[in-house]
Amino acid sequence: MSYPYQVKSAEAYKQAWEQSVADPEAFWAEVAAHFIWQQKWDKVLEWNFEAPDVKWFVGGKLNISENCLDRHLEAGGDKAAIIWEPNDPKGKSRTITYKELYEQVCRFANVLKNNGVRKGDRVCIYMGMVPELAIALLACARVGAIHSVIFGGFSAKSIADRLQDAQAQFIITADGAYRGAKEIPLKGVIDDALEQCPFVKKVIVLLHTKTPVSMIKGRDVWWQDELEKAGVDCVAELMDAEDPLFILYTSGSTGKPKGVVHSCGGYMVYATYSFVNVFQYQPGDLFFCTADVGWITGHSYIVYGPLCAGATVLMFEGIPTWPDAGRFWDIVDKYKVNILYTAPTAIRSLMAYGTEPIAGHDLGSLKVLGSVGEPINEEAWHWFDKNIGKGKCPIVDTWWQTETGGIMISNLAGVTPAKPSYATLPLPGIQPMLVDEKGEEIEGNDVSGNLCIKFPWPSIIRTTYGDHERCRTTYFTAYPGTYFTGDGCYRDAEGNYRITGRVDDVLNVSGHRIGTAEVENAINMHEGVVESAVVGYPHDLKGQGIYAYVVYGNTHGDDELTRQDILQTVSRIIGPIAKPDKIQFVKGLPKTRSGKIMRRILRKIAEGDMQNLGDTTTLLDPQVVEDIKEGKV
Ligand code: 7RM
Repeated sequence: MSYPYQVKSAEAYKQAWEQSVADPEAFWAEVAAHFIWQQKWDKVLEWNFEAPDVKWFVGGKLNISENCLDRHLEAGGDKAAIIWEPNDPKGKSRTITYKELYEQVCRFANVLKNNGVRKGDRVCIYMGMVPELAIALLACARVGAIHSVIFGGFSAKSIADRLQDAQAQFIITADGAYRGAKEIPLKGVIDDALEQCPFVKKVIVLLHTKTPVSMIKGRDVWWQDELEKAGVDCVAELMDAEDPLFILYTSGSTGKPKGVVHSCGGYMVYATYSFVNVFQYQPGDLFFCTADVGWITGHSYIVYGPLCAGATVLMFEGIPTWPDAGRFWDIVDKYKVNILYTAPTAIRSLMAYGTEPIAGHDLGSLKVLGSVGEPINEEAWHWFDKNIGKGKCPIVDTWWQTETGGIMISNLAGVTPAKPSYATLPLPGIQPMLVDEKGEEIEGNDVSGNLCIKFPWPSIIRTTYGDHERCRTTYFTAYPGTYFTGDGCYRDAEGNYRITGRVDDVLNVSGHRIGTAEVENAINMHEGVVESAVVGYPHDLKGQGIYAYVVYGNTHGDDELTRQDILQTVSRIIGPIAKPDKIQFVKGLPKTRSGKIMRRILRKIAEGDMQNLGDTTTLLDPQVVEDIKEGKV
């Protein structure tokens, strides 16, 4: 594969960006021409941000699985597509060539068809990080089914909510998943979820951990058994460029996660374009993205972007700290990884072990490092640069969101300059703007504001599943005529962007997006809880920690036990990732006379900043603030 659309110099970047603004349609038509379309588009772009209604490559027909697989067979069929490192360092690694991946996807696509899956059906995928997860995504794409991957850290209740929202009748899962020393009983969790989802017709279960599972006759089938019965050829379904490719649920400021919908054509083009440009991928490079496919990063940069580009990706089943904190470095040396894309939370947690786990590792194969998911603090940036990159690997700080489908603001490795803690510049095709509270654009440099995007890019969110109005109100009404990201941002004197964090009630805990309202709802379900307020506070490892203020009526006299109980409830309702780090029992919450909780005050107290609480005189009962300050945990 060659990448004619890869920009290779700062000058070429500048030119590409300017061209993409002057004539976006010509710019993206040129990029899209390097993909396989069964039928060319009639029109590159139709859009308005009022409805919103955005269509890219209108009338074009394609199948993303053909772009990921079929087209590489002739020249690169024997090339590795996925190299898989198991959780157990002594376990057997697997290398899957493009030809093998193609065959396995086709066979599994036939399994889906044999089990009644048709174009447009929603298929929920709940699996660990095994190659079959990528196969499941691609097989869904091949038959035109809409996949909805749910991260393994979500509870049965969260799964049931998502299954109901998507009306998914099919599930692909495994008996269990390994994560470090833990074994997660995936099928057991699914069984609990399905008690509330009688509409689910089939559950396909991959045998992996050999955890005993209950298999219900007529509903549950084994992946491996079904493969035996499936044919090898599977013609890819002809998809419209605007047909949905997948749904991915993400948290917002309300209590209910939204199903972000991405389409086939635009998503394919942008995921691939951004992959090739940000990481400056060269044929033969080994790309290791440590994200889980349960998040957008795994969708775009483990599966679709790299495979469309004919790249070799490394997929790792386990976690960075097991069996010890040298695991990533073992992997980098074992396979000679060239590009490592990870999260600040992983970097910080490894930093805490010092440099001893790095000793004895060469890491000389590394060329490019990347960061995603949350702001990377300067200390972590420099640690990564010095100890992992040995001062010779460009670090790309990539800002983007589930809703944007691909990297929006980032330096391009070795092509445009990095600046610690800055995502730096928009990719070609991306037009960021800062706005003030009144919605006025803030022009010029050395300014801060809310980050919006003023023009569509190919992988912009198309809708929130089943509720288009919600998509409109969440992203397109705060600043009419633009897409609002929910992030605050500073633009420095040179025009570099630095993302400062969410300006809405969304927390970013270890790179996981969690809505405060979701956590409050879960806490409020606990017996005895009268009400609660959840805020974020700075946390050394997680970026943000979760601080919960809980008004609890009927105590059995053991606060510590009640805390544990509440954590259990949150785990059951959302999942272990949403468990508060701190719970403070309070008599009341600071409220305005109209009953609004003053979160600003609670945030300050959680941060330990007791001095600058601002004006508390408008509170219904200023005394509660004093009580809360006193009882801070
Ligand atoms: C890819 C992903 C999105 C939110 C986003 C930001 C934060 C992500 C960066 C970042 C600063 C970065 N999707 N965020 N990347 N903040 N610098 N490089 O993470 O939907 O799960 O989260 O994450 O607040 O709005 S996501």
